[in-house]
Amino acid sequence: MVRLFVAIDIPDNIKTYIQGMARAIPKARSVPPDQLHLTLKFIGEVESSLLLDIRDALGRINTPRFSLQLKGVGTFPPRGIPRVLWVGTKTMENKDHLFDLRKQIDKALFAAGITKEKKKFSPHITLARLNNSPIKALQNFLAGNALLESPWFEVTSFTLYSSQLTPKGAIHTVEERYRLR
Ligand code: 2AM
Repeated sequence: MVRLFVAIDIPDNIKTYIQGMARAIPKARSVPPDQLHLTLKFIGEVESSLLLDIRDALGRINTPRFSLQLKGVGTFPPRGIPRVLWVGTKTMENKDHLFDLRKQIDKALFAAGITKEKKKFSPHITLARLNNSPIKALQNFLAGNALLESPWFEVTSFTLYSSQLTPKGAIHTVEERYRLR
């Protein structure tokens, strides 16, 4: 079995705007800078024999590149105990290429035997996972970073990753990178 997900990589110069941000929050486990990404689709555990079909299906996607900006911060779930601290995104074009890319990926993967996502797509970059962090510290963080905006950057590719869960955390490996048009 192999655990897979599809994501947009964040350029190093853009990561500098967000990495280490959650350090001030007690009981927050920051995502290592080299693992900061925007998940387009979490595939989960699949038979290794499916990997070739998945790679082929993703290779047939033909959608245009687009501009993205990191903007604002928030927590998941929206109600209840916050578990995930995230940075939001904004797209430049009227036609939302980010949502279109996500739709195309879901469609391509469905053809390869992967179930379609039922949950609404909420684009975000997970900054840290929270384990009962004090609400006051979270509120201060959210208020202090509400106006966060990175420079615009061009999304020119998306990536199929495999993820190995280890006691020391996840190890993400690039399986294939796909250029956008
Ligand atoms: P995230 O983007 O909200 O952090 C690799 O594990 C990526 O897949 C993570 O970035 C994570 O979400 C997402 N992911 C992990 N487990 C998931 C699950 N059960 N359902 C949806 N997405 C998941």
